[in-house]
Amino acid sequence: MNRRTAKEKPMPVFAVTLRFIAAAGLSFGLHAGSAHAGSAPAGSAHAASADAAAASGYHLETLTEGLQHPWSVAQLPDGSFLVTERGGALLHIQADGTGRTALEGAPATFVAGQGGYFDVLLHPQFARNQLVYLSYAKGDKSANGTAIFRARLSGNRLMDGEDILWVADRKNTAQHYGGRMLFLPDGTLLLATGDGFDFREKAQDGANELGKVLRIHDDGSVPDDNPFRARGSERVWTLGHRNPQGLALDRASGTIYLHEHGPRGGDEVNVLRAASNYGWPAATQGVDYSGAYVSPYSELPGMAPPLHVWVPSIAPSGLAWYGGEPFPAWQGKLLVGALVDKEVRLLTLRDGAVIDETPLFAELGVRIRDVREGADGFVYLLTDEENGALIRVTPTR
Ligand SMILES: [Ca+2]
Repeated sequence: MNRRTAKEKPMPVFAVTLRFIAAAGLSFGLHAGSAHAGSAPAGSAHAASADAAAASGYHLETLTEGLQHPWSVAQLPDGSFLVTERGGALLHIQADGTGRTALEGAPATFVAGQGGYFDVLLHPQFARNQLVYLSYAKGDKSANGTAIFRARLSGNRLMDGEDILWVADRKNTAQHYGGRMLFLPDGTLLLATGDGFDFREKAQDGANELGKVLRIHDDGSVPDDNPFRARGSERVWTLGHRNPQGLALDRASGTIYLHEHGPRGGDEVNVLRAASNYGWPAATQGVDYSGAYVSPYSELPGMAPPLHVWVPSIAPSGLAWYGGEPFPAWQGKLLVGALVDKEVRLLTLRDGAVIDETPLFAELGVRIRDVREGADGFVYLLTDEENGALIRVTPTR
């Protein structure tokens, strides 16, 4: 891929599709004759998923149902779970799926469109400080934005709660909040924000926080080494994002992955690097919902091209880098939830490229909102429904 010159894209859909097919063909060639459990033959998603299930020997277990549009799950050290419901509840669920309790002390949220509660995350030293982080839509119809609430978990109460971040500028739409969070090895916290849907040009404007990845300390203060601090965009770490819905850390290499929704086509996986510009809306491989071009450019100089693109869109949601013991075949790979495609995609990476993409769990036939590796190494899924479920994936052998 030529990164130095702007590329016109007269036929963006076909170009990307052909590139995807080429990549898939390469991957099948590399894996031919190997016992690689994650690779799948060409064919229907169901057939591929069944093959993957047989090869990986997984078992899907519904721990609990009746969750109203659950958005994010975090596993506590004792094996129990915190789960957000988009409508504004933070639930504590016992390890066996029973004993659901709504935590007291959680903040009021703006529930409309895509707004409500988003991610829940434990502090890396949670066992010592009991700190919990919740991202959510704060404000009202005329002025709202993604915020981070931090509190100390004590029994079924959130104590000493406070907002440590509220995205600027406020917006008057109820779409494209982003909302995923990630702690980095240096102890700082990332928040991915959306472009607010009607404000896509702001993703390229470093003077506000829409369409960005923001970086803060665990108390909300600004790290001295944030890249745009001297220019007044104190919390901005990367820019040019549309609506990120996944953030994950490769615990072996330190690589940070983000995925984001494109418009029609152009969903992306990006490798995050401080100060990088990921292009939206100046460069994209998607087109507008109307079919009109967002931009004539799929790439532009100075803008980081995506690691991986989906055309048509799969609507990714939830992202995990898998490093657990229970599934050796998935180690070092990315698990991507898919809302539209109602499955999880297992991405195999080699030398900075995605060389294989295998559908998993398509037999569930449900929109996947979140996918996580638990503290126990098992994989956990949340389904995006009015009667949503928390599902545990364990090995059968
Ligand atoms: Ca991009």
